[in-house]
Amino acid sequence: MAYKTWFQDETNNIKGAFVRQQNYFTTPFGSGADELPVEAGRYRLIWSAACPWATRQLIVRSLLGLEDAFSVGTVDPIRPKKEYSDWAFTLDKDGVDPVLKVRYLSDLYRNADPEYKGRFTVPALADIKTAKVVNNDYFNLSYYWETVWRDFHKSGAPDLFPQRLRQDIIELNDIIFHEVNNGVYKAGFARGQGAYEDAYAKVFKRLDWLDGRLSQSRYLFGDALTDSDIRLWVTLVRFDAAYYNVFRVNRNRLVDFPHLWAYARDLYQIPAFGENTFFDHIKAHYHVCCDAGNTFGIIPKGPDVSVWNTPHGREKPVNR
Ligand SMILES: N[C@@H](CCC(=O)N[C@@H](CS)C(=O)NCC(=O)O)C(=O)O
Repeated sequence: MAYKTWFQDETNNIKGAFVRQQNYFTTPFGSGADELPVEAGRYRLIWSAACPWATRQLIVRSLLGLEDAFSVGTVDPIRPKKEYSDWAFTLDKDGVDPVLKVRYLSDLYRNADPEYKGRFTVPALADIKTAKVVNNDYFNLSYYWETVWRDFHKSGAPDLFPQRLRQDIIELNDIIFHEVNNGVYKAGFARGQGAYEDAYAKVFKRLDWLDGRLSQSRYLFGDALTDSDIRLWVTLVRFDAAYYNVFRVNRNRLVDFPHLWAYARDLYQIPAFGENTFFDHIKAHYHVCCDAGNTFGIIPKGPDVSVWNTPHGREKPVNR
């Protein structure tokens, strides 16, 4: 089953606007001859705990119990010093991924296509036998885990992409992508005042709207978690620790939104979210690798992340 890639590069003509690259390895999963086989133990997902798109895959994997279906390899949040941008397995013994036996993410991309000209991005799913990237479709990957990988879900796994809500989820995900997930990047990587201010305004307008929506229900679609909650959350959890400063989205912090902040804590306190959150990786990556002005590579001490464990009070509707 092929999911259309809803994301389209934005070719708006705002001077200095940040444009995200198109994905390259987008073969869908399925049983067709041209599809990637849905086979447990065949793939390894390369992620950075700093990256929102990659972390989403880990949260979905934990919620659905897909830990035995595919393994994960973690790259260092601080990128290697090379002539091109890459990610390295320096957290592993001898700097080599123990399963794929490579030092750099670029090795997996080049094994798949020696002529590859795109950026070496996470998440990237590699076939373990060939050590080649087979899918880096960061926007659609979680839909596959939620649907065609269903036979491998743990019993009692939540339905994160229920049939009756699919169209609504897809529409909201599109908004969340453009105005929140990628919205903060558009502010942070703008190369002109106008582009920055436009992105900043869109981010906060949408966060205000989401704060209002979450005053009405525990999750974005009522009382059950969906794919959309995970998409929104990966940006919220990085907001005060990274985006507020590094990307200059500083009208206010996440902790200043009454409903969004309680909602964010509610999700953090679910093990699949909290256990896949590494604030040290988030802070190191954004402050050192995404802040060109941070000449000396200083990683801020704050903010105090113990507040994420404080009661959220969202169990009962009466508290909203
Ligand atoms: N694959 C997507 C999204 C994934 C993505 O941007 N991942 C980031 C980490 S959050 C990355 O790996 N960036 C590496 C680079 O841009 O060189 C893209 O190319 O825009």
